[in-house]
Amino acid sequence: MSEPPQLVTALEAGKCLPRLALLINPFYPKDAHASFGKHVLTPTLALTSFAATSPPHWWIRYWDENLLHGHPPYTPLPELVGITVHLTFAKRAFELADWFRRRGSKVVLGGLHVMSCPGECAPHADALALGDGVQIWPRILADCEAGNLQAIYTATYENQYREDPAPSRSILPRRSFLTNASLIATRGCHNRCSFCYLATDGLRMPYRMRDPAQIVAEFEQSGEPYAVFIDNNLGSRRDYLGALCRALKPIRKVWSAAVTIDVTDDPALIREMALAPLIWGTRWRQLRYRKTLEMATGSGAAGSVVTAGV
Ligand code: B12
Ligand code: SF4
Repeated sequence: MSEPPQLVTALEAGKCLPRLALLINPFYPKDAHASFGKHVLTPTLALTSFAATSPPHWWIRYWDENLLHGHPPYTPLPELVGITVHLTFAKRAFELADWFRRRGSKVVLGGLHVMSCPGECAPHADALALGDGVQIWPRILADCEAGNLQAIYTATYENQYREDPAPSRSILPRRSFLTNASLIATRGCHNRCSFCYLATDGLRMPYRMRDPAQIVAEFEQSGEPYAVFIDNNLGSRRDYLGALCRALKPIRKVWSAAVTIDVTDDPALIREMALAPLIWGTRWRQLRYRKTLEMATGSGAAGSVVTAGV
């Protein structure tokens, strides 16, 4: 869990298979008792979000190195490799990119670290995706097919979020995560905490929402009994969170989400969340957080959540 799968340097990989794209979430080192568990709980949506925009004549394979299934697949060798890059696993992403490029695949890098540091990423890529992959990916596939891949693709986050397709969860390995239902209902947040990536200079991430009915449909289609919302802050707009809770209530599935503690200022909202039904951490966490939160807020915030029956 602390060492990435070894990339075989001497390996001959044969010819690239046209219209095969491999999407990789690179390895990062983990603590066996903490972050590995966290990882297999929550599949990132970085790759599945834009995979959904692939035309049907492309074969899309998904590979999450953190599941520790060994060497990334290379037979057949993909024509195109898309890799998501965060600061924490940028070095590994570059090793993977170099490995596939040496064997003839075209490599596209995207994600938060590519947006922040394109100059550092460029030497390892045939193309960089700066911004929303959902808009960029179909252009990349079309240009790749035409033999006309560009060095840089850009897109903003200004479009209507409800117009994005649902993430392509069918490409995830079915039994490797606690749940394949990572859901996302909103992007952005109304706060700008100085330590958060949303406060990065020059990053424009307007607050955008999907319709609650779309989220309910995605949850149902996943067939999963439990979902994790990976929104930065699902409570950024309280009226939206209330509407989402009401929409989710009839399907009686369990979900969890990150919200800021100020949602507890609104007892009616807490009640909606209690009925949803939403998990607020496990019991030992509740007790530990309750103490921490009460010290931080000087109020009975966590207590009011527990009393409401969440
Ligand atoms: C799921 C998640 C996790 C999971 C899995 C992460 C993983 N690497 O697989 C777990 C729980 C393990 C985790 C752990 C951590 N996480 Co985390 N995590 C997230 C979370 C909640 C969702 C990621 C996601 O699916 N986003 C939605 C997708 C659609 O957005 P996206 O990744 O930006 O992708 C879009 C574009 O960037 C682009 N794109 C991305 N990749 C590519 C690739 C190509 C080829 C193309 C074309 C486009 C493209 O297209 C996508 C669609 O628009 C985000 C917060 C968030 N809501 O984004 C935090 C977040 C990514 N995590 C963060 C942090 C800090 C961590 C930890 C360091 C926390 C800690 N202290 O332990 C660890 C480190 C893990 C690691 N080393 O990577 C920060 C990163 C900040 C930064 N500047 O890098 C975030 C942004 C949270 C925050 N608000 O600060 N995390
Ligand atoms: S509340 Fe969370 S998502 Fe919003 S700016 Fe602060 S850290 Fe970022």
